[in-house]
Amino acid sequence: MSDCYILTDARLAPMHVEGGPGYSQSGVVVVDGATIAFVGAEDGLPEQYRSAQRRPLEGRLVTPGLIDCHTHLIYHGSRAREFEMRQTGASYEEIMRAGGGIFSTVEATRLASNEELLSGALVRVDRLISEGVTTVEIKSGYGLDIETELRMLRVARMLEQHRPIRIRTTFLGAHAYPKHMDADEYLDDVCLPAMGAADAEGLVDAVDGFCETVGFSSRQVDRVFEQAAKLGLPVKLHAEQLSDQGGAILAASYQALSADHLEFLSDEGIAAMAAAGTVAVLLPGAFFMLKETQKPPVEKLREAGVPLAIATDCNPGSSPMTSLLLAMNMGAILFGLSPQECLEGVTKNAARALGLSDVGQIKPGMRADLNIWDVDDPAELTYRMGDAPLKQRIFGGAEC
Ligand code: DI6
Ligand code: FE
Repeated sequence: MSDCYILTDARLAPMHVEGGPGYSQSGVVVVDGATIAFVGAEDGLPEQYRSAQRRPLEGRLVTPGLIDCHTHLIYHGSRAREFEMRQTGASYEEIMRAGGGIFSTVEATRLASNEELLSGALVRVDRLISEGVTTVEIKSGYGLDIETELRMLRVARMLEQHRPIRIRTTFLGAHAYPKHMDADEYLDDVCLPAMGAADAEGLVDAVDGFCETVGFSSRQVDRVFEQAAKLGLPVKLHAEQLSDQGGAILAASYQALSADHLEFLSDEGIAAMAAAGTVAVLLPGAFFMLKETQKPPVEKLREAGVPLAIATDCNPGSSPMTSLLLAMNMGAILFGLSPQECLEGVTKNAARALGLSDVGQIKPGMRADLNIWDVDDPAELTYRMGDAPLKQRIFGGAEC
């Protein structure tokens, strides 16, 4: 029983318990190799684990490893200059229409070598790791040509060789289209072939799109999703961030894993998401950075029983943010989520937004991705503003 140990004298937020949320209870966790073998009260500990090594935690809080389920963290260059422009009056859409915004990041990303993309991404991943993040979703979408879209996904996957982290990659070829093409031409000549090539290389866990007046119409996203469905790939969507394009309804019609942003989500969109079991991924960092005023309809989503997740949306334009804990605080302060909802949003609901069933909760049989925090109340994680009281991160059973 050498690689088996018991976390004892712990406060647990297992994020599930019969008849309750499993948000705060006392108990023990048995880690056997890379897997959680038991969670519950000390006196229910199965006989075979009684002699395993004990690690008393002096009442510290144990949560699942955190999951950042929406990032664009592979990119090159900075958009600080553009931020300066925004601070002196230009809007996000105006800058993008003038060829800046996503396009300036595309230009820098195309010119960057794989090594440069990797080293930039490692800095951001290390920030997330320092806060107890154990799974990160990363999107392509700053290539807009076949080769660069593929390179972004390859570099994203490479991160797993450099850090103890699990990466899920999302193909976001339909993020924007180059100025010299129209949207359908771009889908035919670049985006759909790139999706096929990326899938053939095994680089795609899900397919995403940017459904917006400055992105793709719902009819165009439908074309992207149709091919994803043919390839057997799940979908998710940037929907209703700046205007209501009916994106969430379309996404739900494909049983999307998630629809993300959702500030301008309609009642029909909410009903469609509830019926399809689509997770609402809220991105308060982008809302804050773009000084949006219309909030996502959190109360209605709650009433409809749509699961809520929170992510950083880490990207150089609308959310240059590498703190998932700060996103939790913003989710509470800006969108009115409770600390419990915020923790669910970066654990079990974030796992669901990625189609993962082996992480996001402390449950027998799940991966032992865990955090030990230097606090005893789970509300501390949302209450503090980007401060990480992390004592120990455990990835696949190993302390790191
Ligand atoms: N919505 C976002 O918030 C990011 N992409 C998207 O479709 C922003 C990307 C960027 O500005 O670089
Ligand atoms: Fe995004």
